[in-house]
Amino acid sequence: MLDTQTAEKPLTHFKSKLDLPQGADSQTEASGAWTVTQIEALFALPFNELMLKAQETHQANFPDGDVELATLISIKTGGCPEDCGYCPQAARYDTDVKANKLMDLEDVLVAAKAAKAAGSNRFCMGAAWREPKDRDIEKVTAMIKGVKALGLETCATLGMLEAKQAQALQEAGLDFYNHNLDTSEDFYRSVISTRGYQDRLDTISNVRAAGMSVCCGGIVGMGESRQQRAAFLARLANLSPYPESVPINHLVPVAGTPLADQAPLDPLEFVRTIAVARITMPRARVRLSAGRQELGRAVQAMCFLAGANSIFYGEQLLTTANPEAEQDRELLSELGLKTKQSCKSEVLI
Ligand code: SAM
Ligand code: DTB
Ligand code: SF4
Repeated sequence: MLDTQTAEKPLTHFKSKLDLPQGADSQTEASGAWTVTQIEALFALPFNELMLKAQETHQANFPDGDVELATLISIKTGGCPEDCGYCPQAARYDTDVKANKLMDLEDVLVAAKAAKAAGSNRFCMGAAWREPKDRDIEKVTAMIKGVKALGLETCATLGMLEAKQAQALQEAGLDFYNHNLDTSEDFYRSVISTRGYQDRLDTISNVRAAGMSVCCGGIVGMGESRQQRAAFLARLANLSPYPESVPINHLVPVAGTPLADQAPLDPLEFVRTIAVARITMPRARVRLSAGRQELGRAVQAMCFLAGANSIFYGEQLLTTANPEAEQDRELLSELGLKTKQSCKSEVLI
């Protein structure tokens, strides 16, 4: 079990006259001990100062400034027994998503080859499960071996994992496991009731113990306060070590889900969230995830400036739309951003 409580330690180091909390810009530091108060102070900085600090941190830790491209595929869609208030795949909500069975291995490999040909670095397989059964793990391990053999990095997000399941996935060659904290512990209770925050921490702990890299982030724009966004980032940044990959999803409000009518977050607050993630987790790949289509080009450009350096690439996320690959190539090219060429895992430990 992880102990990730954010002890309220005094703010000891001030680097500049801006009074910015220090402690995460060292390239060697795996994990800071961020308090929620410190992170709120970052959020409250004048916008340009926050962006400058984020850009300095980004350049110090990612001198190549490249952007990682990850392709997502839904290997098992819909019919999920959980009640995550944002999710179109929860069986209990009346959405357009229909339940499907697990994809065949051959179809997954066709999609993986297409992702590689399109220039993707990583292939992420997502399943709408609360947790996989052991027979599901057997089928997914075959997919992992096949995708790995194509020379792609592998990632899976299959719900909660027991220690031995995590071990089996690692042995099959899984590089990353995605399991999100989603939000702060106190706001979590108003979004999901069918599994607890500690269940998520336990899965992350099992993934770490099995030797895989952790992909863990969450969703902003679900109606949480800034303080709750700060508390969410504090939990991520204080994981020891913090995740190698941090997907920051912008809520995609889907008709039929409890969050369908949620008012959109101020785009500048989204950019601030990316900047604070970059500063507090300096060596992580911070990924712009769901909701990019709604953000538009200018806000995405600001997110890259704020330190985002990974995107989901391809027309579809799991069930919702993503920008066309061609549009993304154009945007990256216009911004002069290179894409990541290496397929090696960036392990922080
Ligand atoms: N069922 C597994 C689980 O929940 O761990 C894996 C798939 S689940 C769809 C992966 C993540 O997608 C969720 O944790 C959530 O962060 C994100 N997500 C789902 N629906 C979303 C939405 N409408 N808007 C933004 N992010 C969403
Ligand atoms: C993550 O944090 N975002 C991705 C990935 N991990 C699996 C999923 C986004 C899903 C958005 C809603 C959908 O397309 O169904
Ligand atoms: Fe199920 Fe995952 Fe959707 Fe929650 S987020 S309802 S666990 S598919």
